[in-house]
Amino acid sequence: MLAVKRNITKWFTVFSGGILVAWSFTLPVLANDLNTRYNLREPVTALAKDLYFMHYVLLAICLIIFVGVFGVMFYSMYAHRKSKGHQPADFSDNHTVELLWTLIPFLVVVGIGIYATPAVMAQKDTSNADLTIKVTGYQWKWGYEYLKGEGEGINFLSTLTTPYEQRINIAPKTNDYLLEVDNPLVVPVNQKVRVVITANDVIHAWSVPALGVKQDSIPGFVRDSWFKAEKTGTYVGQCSELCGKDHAFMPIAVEVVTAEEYSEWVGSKLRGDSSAEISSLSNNESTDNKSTQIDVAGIEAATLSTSQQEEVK
Ligand SMILES: [Cu+2]
Repeated sequence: MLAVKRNITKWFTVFSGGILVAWSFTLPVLANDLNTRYNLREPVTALAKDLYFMHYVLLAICLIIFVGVFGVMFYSMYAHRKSKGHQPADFSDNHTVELLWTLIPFLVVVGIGIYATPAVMAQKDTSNADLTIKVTGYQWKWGYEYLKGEGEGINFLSTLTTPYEQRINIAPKTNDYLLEVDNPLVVPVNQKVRVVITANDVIHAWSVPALGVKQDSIPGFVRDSWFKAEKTGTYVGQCSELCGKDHAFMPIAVEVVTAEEYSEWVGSKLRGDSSAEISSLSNNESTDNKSTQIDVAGIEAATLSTSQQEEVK
């Protein structure tokens, strides 16, 4: 019996040693991979940076609780095991620990609430925006209308451009797989952009993690949020409220450009080279919902390839 035990111990040591060695070799690769593939997107607004940091603070609190609770649990199981001859205690209640395990979680939750409140308040402060853009969720695309500020009057639809062949695995997938659109939302850097968010059919959610924005878009309601990007670039997100068959195929792309590039874009857009106007949609969306639905279906059919139309039917 003792020999078997010693053998198991030996193999366990070899096995865990092997894992440690393998781990130390793969760790640098894994760390990079974890950061680029599995971490949150790099934040580019002050608010998103706050949220990013807060995420790690909360994760640390969770970790401390996890280690504390499981540490006590596993220690108790090990130190008071049956083979040592421990007898179960027979007390029925203990007011001190009951008070503690009520009070401590309560204080932790209230503390987290107090810590997070300023960021939540800041997310709702949409005053003094330089630019106001209306975002409308459709099954399954986004509509953008520039309501106020430079570019006022511009409106367009933004639809997924990933070829259907990639979705059904008969073409190789690109890096932008399911995150590429025909018309990204274009905004100037370092300007406060207010987004008023609504939907035309079912509930969607407009979410761009790098900008620190996530807001449900609800038919019949207008919700707003804001961002002020500090870095130019393209930032992507996805509809984040299950909205039907193509929920996974209505990504969001925001292109943050310099003020000059933005003015140029506004100029070309206002001269009228946009391909997918939504003015016909927005005009009758409040009065005649049925015809709007038909319009959306019409646009969708026009933009789909033949194989996709098959699928729609
Ligand atoms: Cu959606």
